[in-house]
Amino acid sequence: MTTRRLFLGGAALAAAAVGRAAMAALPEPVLRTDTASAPPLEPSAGRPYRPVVTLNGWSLPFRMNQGVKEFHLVAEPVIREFAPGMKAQLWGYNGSSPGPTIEVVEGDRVRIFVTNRLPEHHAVHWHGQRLPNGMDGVGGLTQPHIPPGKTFVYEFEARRPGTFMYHPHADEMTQMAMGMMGFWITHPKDPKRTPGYADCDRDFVFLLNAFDIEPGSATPKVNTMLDFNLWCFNSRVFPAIDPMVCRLGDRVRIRVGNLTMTNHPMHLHGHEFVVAGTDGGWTPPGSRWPEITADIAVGQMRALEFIADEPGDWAFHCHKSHHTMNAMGHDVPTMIGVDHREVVQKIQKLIPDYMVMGERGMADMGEMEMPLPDNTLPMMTGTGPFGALEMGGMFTTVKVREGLARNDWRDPGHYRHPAGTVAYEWSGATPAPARAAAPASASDNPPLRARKPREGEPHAH
Ligand SMILES: [Cu+2]
Repeated sequence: MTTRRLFLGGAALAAAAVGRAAMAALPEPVLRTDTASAPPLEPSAGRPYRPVVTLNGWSLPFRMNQGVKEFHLVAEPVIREFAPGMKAQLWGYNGSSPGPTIEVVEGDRVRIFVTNRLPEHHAVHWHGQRLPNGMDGVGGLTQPHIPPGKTFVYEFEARRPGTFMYHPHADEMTQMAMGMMGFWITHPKDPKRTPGYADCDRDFVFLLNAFDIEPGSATPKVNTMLDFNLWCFNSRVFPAIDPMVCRLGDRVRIRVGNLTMTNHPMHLHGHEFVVAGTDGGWTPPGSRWPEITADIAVGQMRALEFIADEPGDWAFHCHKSHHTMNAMGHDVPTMIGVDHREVVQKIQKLIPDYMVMGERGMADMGEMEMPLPDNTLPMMTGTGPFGALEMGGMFTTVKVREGLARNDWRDPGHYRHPAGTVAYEWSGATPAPARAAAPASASDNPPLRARKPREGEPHAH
C-alpha cells in the first residue's frame, strides 16, 4: 500500500479534481491490489448466476439502483507484481492490471461509471457487445474522449450472453501496452435454454497480455510492436500464475482472451477440449471437434471446455516456446557444441565471476543462480517435485484432484503420483542399436554433388 501511495502522487491530484460532491452519487469505487485469484463473487442482488474465477484477478462488485446494475471503473496508474522479485509500473483499472472482471446477466440494464485518473484522455470500448453506437467507447468516433479527472457514464442492456472484453479506444497503443484491459461476462438468463451453453463446475477466465520491460527497469516500452519480453496471463508470469484447481470429474471451462500483438496456440496436457464459445457467442455443439491446442488470434476470445477426468498436475501453456520464458537472455548467441574453455580461462583472469553457458544447451539456466539486474526475473525458472521446470511467461497448471470440496479453490500442492506411474531410469543392459547396413560400393549410394550456378562457365564480365 505504501508503494501505491508513493506512486500515485499525480493520480491523487486528479482524484481531488473529480470533487467530493460529484463523487457522492457514484457507487464507491472498489480497489484491489492483491495478485491472488479471488474466489468467485456470488451475486449480491439481481438475477442469479454461477460466477467465474479470474486467474490472479477478481470480479467487480456492483450495486442495484432502481433496477439498474451499477459499476464504477477507475482508470489509473497501478503497480503490478509480475512474479516475486519483479514489479511493473502499469496503467489499469481499480488498482489492478488487468482491471476487474465485470459479470452481468443477459437482459440486465447496466450503468458503468468510468473515472479517468490517467494523465491523458481515455475511453472504454466494450469489445463484442450489442449496444447503441454511442456507447461503443471509441474516442472521437462515438463519443468525446474522457478528459483526465472526469467521469463518463456508459449505459446499455446486456443483450447477448457470452464472453467479452473491455479495453481503451483512446491512445490505444499506449494504454493497452501499459496494461489496460479487462474481461466482461454476460451470463445467460436461462442457461438450460441457451443454445451451446452448459453450466460448468469451474469457470476460469484470463487475458493474454504482453509487455516489453527492459531488465532492471519497471515501465513498459509502449512503442514496441512485436518484440515483447514478458508474456503474461493477466499481467502475471510463471511461476506466479495461480494453478487452475479442479475436482476430478468436474466440467471445466477456461475462457482466454488475447489482447497481445500476436497469436497464441494455447495447449492443454492430458485432456481434449472443445471450443465451446468465441466472442461471437456459444458455438453450435455439432460444429465442435476435439482439440488439445487452440490458436487464439489477436482480439479473439475462446472458451475451452473439457471434463477434468485425469488426476495430476497438467501443464497449460502457450506452445510458442519463447512465450514460456521471461525477459533475460533471448539475445545470447547459440553456443551448443562450442568448446570455449580456453577463452573462459583467459576471461576469468579479468572477470572472476564469468560463467560458461549454453555449450550443452540452455537447461543450465533453469538451475543457475545468476546475478540479475534489480527488478528482473530469470529467463527460465520454477521448481517442481522433480527439479527445475525451466519455464516462464505463459505457463501454468490445471491441477485435477479427487475428493476436493465443490468450492475448494486452494492450491493442493504438488501431485503425488501413484507408485509405478512415473517415468524411470532404465537399469538393465542397453542393446546395440540395429543400423541399416553400409552400402556395398559407392555406386550404390553415390555422394551428393552440389552444382554451383554457372559452374565451369566463364564469368559474365
Ligand atoms: Cu504465445
